[in-house]
Amino acid sequence: MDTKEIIALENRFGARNYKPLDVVLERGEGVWVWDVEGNRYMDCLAAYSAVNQGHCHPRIVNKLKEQAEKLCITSRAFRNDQLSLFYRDICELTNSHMVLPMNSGAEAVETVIKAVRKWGYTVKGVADGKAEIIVCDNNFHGRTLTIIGFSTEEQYKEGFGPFTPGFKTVPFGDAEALKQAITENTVAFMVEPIQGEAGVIVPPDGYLKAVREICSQNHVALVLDEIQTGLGRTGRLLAEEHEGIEADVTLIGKALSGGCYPVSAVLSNAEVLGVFLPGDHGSTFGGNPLACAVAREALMVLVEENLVENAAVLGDYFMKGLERIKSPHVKEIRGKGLLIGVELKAGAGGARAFCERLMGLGILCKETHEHVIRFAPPLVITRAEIDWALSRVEQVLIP
Ligand code: IF1
Repeated sequence: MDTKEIIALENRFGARNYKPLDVVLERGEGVWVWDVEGNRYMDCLAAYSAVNQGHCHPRIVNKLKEQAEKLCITSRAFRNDQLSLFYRDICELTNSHMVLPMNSGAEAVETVIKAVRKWGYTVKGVADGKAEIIVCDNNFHGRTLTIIGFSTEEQYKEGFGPFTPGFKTVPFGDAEALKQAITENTVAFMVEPIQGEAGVIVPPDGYLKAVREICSQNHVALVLDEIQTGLGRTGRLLAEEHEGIEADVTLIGKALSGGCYPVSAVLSNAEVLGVFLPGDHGSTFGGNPLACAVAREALMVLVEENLVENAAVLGDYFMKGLERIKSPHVKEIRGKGLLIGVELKAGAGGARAFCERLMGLGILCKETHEHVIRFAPPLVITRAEIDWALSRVEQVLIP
């Protein structure tokens, strides 16, 4: 079937919860993907940072095959030979004391909400049922009912109420606002180090350091959602490293498996995750041997192929190249490492139109909200590939 026939089939049976570009992909390798007609594109979205290691990384795919022929899932009613090794590797790599493996990012977020609430009641001494979690305006932490309940994006909430109580929002980047919002019932502050979906919003220098201090002073757990910013995306293994801080709880997902399998994890000091007792929480697939084997290999690829450093160096190169284009349509170029947002001026006609023109030139990107084009290619990208992309971006940005 060709692109047209495949799209018609999708439209015939599929729920309309996405409006994808009309490109039908069938193969991926590194930063490149091919559609069913054999046209090649550079993937500048990297599956929302799930393929930091590049599409179908051979080491990760081979590990997936090898483990899948041995043992895929045991449930956590029994133990398996991969889980403890994943625990060791991820804790050593991230300097964490304890880990709880899940599958999707949203499940990791839901898990940390349960953990910090129970920590608040059993350790901090918050009155039962009174726990409050502070989040930021324009946050994105997933699509479950509890999570969208504290979203400030009306579309994510419309028609889905009622929502879970116990959350309040403060402006992103404003440490003083956080300080003012904390009460005796505040158990945690959860924030993305850089707000991805909000349009690659980078907070002022010193913000994460300031919120770390405020949380420590008020016995509030600092939860960093690094599901998108983590695992090398911003040029450090975890984005918190840019400010030399350590969260109490860190959430990772997406590239934790190199995009080959849904794997997420909650990483914490023992005090927070230590509140869980057998039977408190679980998941059929969480911590299965296939997920653990794939995640271990994906982490080794990140480290051994020096992808974090590559993201730092080439992210800087990419941003400087975008700035040199000097487009009349561009309002601001921002980001860190290979998480880059190009905000267009209101009169430029909207980011979607630019993404469609870029697709015609062989680059796949995604607009976020109305006016921002996100460039977040796999971290395996080379200087030559960035030059290839920049020449096409210039064709679209210069009228
Ligand atoms: C969609 C983008 C959105 C995330 C952060 C948790 C999750 C995500 C910081 C949940 C997921 C994905 C979801 C996808 C689009 C994409 C996304 F920012 F990455 F672009 F929506 F904001 N925390 N982000 O970014 O992880 O449950 O999806 O594994 O929902 O359309 P998940």
